[in-house]
Amino acid sequence: MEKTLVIFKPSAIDRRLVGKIISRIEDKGFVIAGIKMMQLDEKILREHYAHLVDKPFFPSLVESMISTPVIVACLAGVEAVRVFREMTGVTNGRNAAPGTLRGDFCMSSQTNIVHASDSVENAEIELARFFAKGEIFDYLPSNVKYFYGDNEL
Ligand code: IDP
Ligand code: MG
Repeated sequence: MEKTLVIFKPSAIDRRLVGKIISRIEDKGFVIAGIKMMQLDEKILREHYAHLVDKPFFPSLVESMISTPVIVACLAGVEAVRVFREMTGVTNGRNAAPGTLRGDFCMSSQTNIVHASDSVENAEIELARFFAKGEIFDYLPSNVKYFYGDNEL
């Protein structure tokens, strides 16, 4: 199945939202293929947010992203990248639709709770950035059959 990266940002850790968000991820039907806590640093953030290094808010973004450890997870599912990206909502929590994670849990364009990969190509690059090979598991829990029709898997 397709895989995507989610980062529970310090804004989710600080506000103790991890359990609620994981519940929504599991309820939706994603398979958790990998999960761990790690401390980010400026070096990895300069890679991960390479498209933003010249923005005036970049130093403040780094500061917020290193303020606590984060939890990174690999979610698997059919069209996992697009589905989780839509479940996340647009960047600015104030504009994110109700029902999305950012729409329901935040008011900020910076401290917006989660990161979600934005394309299949970037998901592969990002998963390789945050996980070693043995940390992601290819398995199908027996309950997967309740989340999809026979011809969808
Ligand atoms: P995305 O997370 O929705 O993909 P990107 O444009 O890739 O949005 O930006 C990455 C992260 O950088 C955002 O999630 C947010 O934390 C931060 N960011 C983006 N734009 C702004 C801004 O205008 N002000 C402050 N932080 C921002
Ligand atoms: Mg992005």
